[in-house]
Amino acid sequence: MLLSRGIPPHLPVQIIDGNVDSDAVGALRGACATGKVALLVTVMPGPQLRVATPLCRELKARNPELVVVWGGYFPSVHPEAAARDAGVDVVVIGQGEGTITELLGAIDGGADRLVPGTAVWRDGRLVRGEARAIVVSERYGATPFASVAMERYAARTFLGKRTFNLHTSVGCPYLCNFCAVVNLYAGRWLPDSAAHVVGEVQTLVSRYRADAIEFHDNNFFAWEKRCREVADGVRGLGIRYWGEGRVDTMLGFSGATWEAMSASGLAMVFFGAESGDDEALERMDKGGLRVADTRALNRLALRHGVVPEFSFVLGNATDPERDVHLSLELIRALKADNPACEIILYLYTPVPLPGQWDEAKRLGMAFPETLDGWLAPPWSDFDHRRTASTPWMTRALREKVYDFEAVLNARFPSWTDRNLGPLQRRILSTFARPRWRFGLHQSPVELKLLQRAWGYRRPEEMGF
Ligand code: B12
Ligand code: SF4
Repeated sequence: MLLSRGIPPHLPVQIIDGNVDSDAVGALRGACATGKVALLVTVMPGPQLRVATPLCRELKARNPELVVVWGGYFPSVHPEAAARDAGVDVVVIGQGEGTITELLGAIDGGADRLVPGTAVWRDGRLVRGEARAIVVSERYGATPFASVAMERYAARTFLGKRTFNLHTSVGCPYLCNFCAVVNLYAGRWLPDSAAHVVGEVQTLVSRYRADAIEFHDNNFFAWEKRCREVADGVRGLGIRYWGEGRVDTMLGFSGATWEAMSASGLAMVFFGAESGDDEALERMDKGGLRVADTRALNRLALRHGVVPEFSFVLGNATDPERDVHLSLELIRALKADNPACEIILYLYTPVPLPGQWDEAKRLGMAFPETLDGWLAPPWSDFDHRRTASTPWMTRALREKVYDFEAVLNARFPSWTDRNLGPLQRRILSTFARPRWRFGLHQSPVELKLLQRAWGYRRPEEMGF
């Protein structure tokens, strides 16, 4: 929807969204059947890649006039693999709005030039246009909510009955070397102004009866002043909200800002705790973050009635055993300090950035060069960060993580899960209590069976 702001007004646009359209594939087949059509596809690694690859190939084979443009995280991070595929004509790297205006103008006018921000596969190699500077999103105007059927996006979540998503900044000012955001934005961060953000929230509340907002910015809480102004602006609107932030940044916020955010409806913040090992954090280029900061933040958030949601990226290539061991210990300590904190466990999967990726390459890793390579095992699971098979992560270590997680999730069922009823929560928690108390995490078959039977969903499966 944001991208549609870049499309020249005289070109007819149809937005097809696999998240909400029950027959998105049928709609695409219809829209792309004949004539000169530009199909703009957003592709994340994982499930989107699996669907987009064969479909784009099929659509292009049926209609030779179709121009397929891929953008988003996957083609931005792995442009070669995407651009060389028969189903893809042009790859857009990074922010899309400005690029798409120019690219569609070129396609419409029949020009065959390489637009800045794009790349194509020519003569057996990737040819890139000039890099395009990123632009503050606000410059493209208000989010065109009316361009989609907003009712279909009002989601019932643990935050509220009508939760909408917003994106209010481009990039992130940090350079963590495991994060694809750095591939796209290289440490640049351009936030919309607080006034703009408040205006967007007001529109969602007054026009679409929003009672909750998820801010999907990479780093919503990067700048205290903006957080404070947004908090003051949305206070009294009756919303609850969630966003992603950094432990070290928010630890430095004043008590007054925390109070303002809490009073304005801030319910939960997603933090990259990443590891319980200071050495691993250093190797990840976490910008000086320390394990002690995560513990301090946990207590600070508790005092202000905000639930911290800590995400871990486990299995550092250099010393995965130590990383996992210390991280699981940290999680036990975090739960002891604040049982309400939420924990999300991912396995570390590298992106092509200097640092850990160099170590991964030394250990024999190389990314697939084609989309077929990405779709075949073990890569098909890679970016899920759950079952990823990396050379340094042994099966036993993976199992240790998932056994631990099963006990953790049973002892402290996530509040983001809406499948479990109160009784089921109580039963799970009671069953898991002795295991958690005495650290008996190994092979919790009974807990795994119960969770599967009751359809328990981990926090990240709920959209975080
Ligand atoms: C919302 C979200 C989700 C939602 C997706 C809902 C949906 N299906 O749309 C959910 C929770 C389901 C999800 C799941 C996953 N996600 Co996710 N997700 C995000 C998040 C928070 C926001 C994405 C977003 O909408 N941004 C807003 C838009 C405006 O920004 P954008 O996507 O970057 O788009 C801009 C440009 O990329 C470009 N662009 C994008 N598409 C296109 C298309 C064209 C044609 C053009 C020209 C340009 C263009 O223009 C846009 C505007 O400038 C991002 C982090 C982030 N804040 O970006 C992670 C992120 C994209 N997710 C990520 C991952 C890994 C996943 C998963 C694979 C794994 C996981 N376990 O989380 C799954 C699988 C997703 C799938 N279905 O395939 C990673 C990707 C990392 C990587 N290596 O590429 C990210 C970057 C998080 C991170 N920091 O690690 N995710
Ligand atoms: S702070 Fe978060 S979003 Fe920013 S680079 Fe680090 S991991 Fe990525």
